Amino acid sequence: MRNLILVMTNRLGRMLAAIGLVISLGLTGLPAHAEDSPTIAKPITSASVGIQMFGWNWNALADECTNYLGPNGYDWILTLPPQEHKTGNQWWVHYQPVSYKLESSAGTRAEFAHMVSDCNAAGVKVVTDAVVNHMAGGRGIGFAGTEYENADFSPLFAANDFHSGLAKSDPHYCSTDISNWNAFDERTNCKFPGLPDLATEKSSVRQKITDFLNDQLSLGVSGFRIDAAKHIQPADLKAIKSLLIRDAYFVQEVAGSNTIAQEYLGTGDVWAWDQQQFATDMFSSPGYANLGKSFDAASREYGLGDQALTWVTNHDTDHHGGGVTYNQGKLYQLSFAWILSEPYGKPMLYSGYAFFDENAEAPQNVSGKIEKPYCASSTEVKFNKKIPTESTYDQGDFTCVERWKPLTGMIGWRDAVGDGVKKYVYAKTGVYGFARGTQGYVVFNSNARSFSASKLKTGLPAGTYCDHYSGGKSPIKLAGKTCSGLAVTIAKDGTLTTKLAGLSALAISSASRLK
Ligand code: ARE
Repeated sequence: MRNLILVMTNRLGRMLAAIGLVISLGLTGLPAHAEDSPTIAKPITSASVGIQMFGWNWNALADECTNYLGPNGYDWILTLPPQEHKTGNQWWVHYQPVSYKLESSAGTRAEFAHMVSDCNAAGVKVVTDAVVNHMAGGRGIGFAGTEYENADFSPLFAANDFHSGLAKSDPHYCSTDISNWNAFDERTNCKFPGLPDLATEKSSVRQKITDFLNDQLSLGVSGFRIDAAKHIQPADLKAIKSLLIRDAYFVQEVAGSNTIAQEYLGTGDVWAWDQQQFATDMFSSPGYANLGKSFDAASREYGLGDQALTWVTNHDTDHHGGGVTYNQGKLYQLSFAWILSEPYGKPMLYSGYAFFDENAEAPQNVSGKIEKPYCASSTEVKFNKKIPTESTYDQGDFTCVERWKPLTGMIGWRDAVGDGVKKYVYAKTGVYGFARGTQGYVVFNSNARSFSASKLKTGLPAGTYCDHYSGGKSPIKLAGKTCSGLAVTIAKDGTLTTKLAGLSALAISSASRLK
C-alpha cells in the first residue's frame, strides 16, 4: 500500500493518497513529521511575500503552488476559510461556518490535505482564514449536510456557547447587532450583524476552536488569518493560541483602526489599515505616487512595528469597494509593486476573480463546488490597451496576479535588496523613487504620460543594469549576457538618466547588473 501511494502521481492518485493518510491517522492525528517540514519551520518575516488566493479551490491551488507560486518566489498563501459553511452562491457564505469539518465548496478534507502538502513541498506555507468569532445566522443545512437552527450547531456548539445564549446577568451577554464598531464591550460581545457570536471567554468554546485549528496544523498548515479578530477579546485569542500544538503564524483582522490593532500585538501580526489608505491615495488614479514621500514618517506613527501586514486590497475591499482593484488596470499592478518595494511590513498581494455582482462567488458547478479557475492573463494585468487605467476582464475570469511578470520581478528585487536602508527619495508630480542601500533602486511613474528621468541619484555603482519590472524575477539570461527587460546605465556619479513609460516602474538591483 505504501509503495502504491508513492507511485501515484495523477490527481486521483494523490486524492486517494490523502484519504489514505487521513484514515491511517484518524481525523485529528499528526501526519508523520509535518512539523519537521522546512517550509513550516521557516517563519514569516518582512523578507517573506504572501498572496491571498481568493476563490481558488484546493485542487487548483495545489497545482498553482507547484507550477507558479513556489517557482515565482511566493513564501505563503492565504486561502479561503476551509470549514463547512452555509450554502449559497455568494462568496461570503464562507464566512458563516456551520461546523468545523474541513468540507467546503473549495474542496473536501482529502483535497485540502493534499493541497497543503503540495504547497509545502513547493516551499509555500499555507495560512488559512479562520472564522472563529461567530457561526452562521438563521437556519439551514450546511455544505457538508450539517443541520443548524438558531444558534444550535450540535454537537459542536449549543445556544449557551454564544453571547446571546448566556444568562442576562452575565457581563458578556448581548443579543443585539454591533452598531458601535469600536467600543470594546459592544464590539466583542454583540453580533456581527445577524451572526451568533461565540462566547470565546468560555474554556469549552476555546477548546473547540483550538481543536479546529490544531486539526489544520496537523495537516501542515502554518498559520491563520483570524477573521473579525476585532470582535474577539485579545485575551481570548492569546489563550487559544497558547493551546495550539505548535507555534503558528497569526495575522489578526482588526478592521479600520491601527489604534485598536495595537491591543492585539501581544498575540501576533495585524493588518496595517492606514498603509492600505496610502496605497489607495497613491494608485487610485494616475499622478499621485509622489504621495509616497510621507509614507516613512506615517508608518512610524502606526505603532505596529514589524508586526504590520501591508496590503493593497483584500476580498472585502475588492468586492465591497474601498481600495485599488483589478478594475484600475496598470495602476493596480503598480500598487502591488509599491508594497513589494517598501521596507515596512510584510507584504501580502491579492489574487481573485472578476465579477459584475459584488456578492458573486467564483464560478461554481451544478453541485455548488467552485470550478477550476480560468486565468485571463498569465503575464501581466489585463488592461484596456486604449485606457491602461481600466481593465477588460470578463465575469468569472481569474486575475492570476501571482503569475504577473512585473510582480515576480519585484519579488526578485525585494530579495536582492534585503534589508537595504531607504535613501535618495525622489518624489515629484506622480513619480516616486528611492534606493535601498547600495543594493537597488526603484522608481514608479504613476502618470499616464512617460517620464524622462534625468540624473536621479541612485547610489548604485556605475554599470549597466537590467530592469526587474519588465524583465521578471531573474532578468539576466545566458550566463549574464542578455537582459530580458529594459537595460539602463548608471553613470559614474551613481545617477540614472532614462525614459520611463507611463504607468510603469523600473527596478534595478545588484542581482540584475549586466556589467
Ligand atoms: C452578510 C451580509 C450582511 C448580513 C450577514 C449576516 O452581507 O448584510 O448581515 O451576511 O446574514 C463577510 C462579508 C459580509 C457578510 C459576512 C457573513 O463581507 O458582507 O455579511 O461575510 O457572510 C467590520 C468588521 C470586520 C469585517 C468587516 C466586513 O470589523 O471584521 O466589517 N471583516 C471580516 C471579513 C469579511 C466577513 C466578516 C468579517 C465576517 O473580512 O469578509 O464578512 O466573517 C469600519 C469599522 C470596521 C468594519 C468596517 C467595514 O472600518 O471600523 O470594524 O469592519 O468599517 O464595515
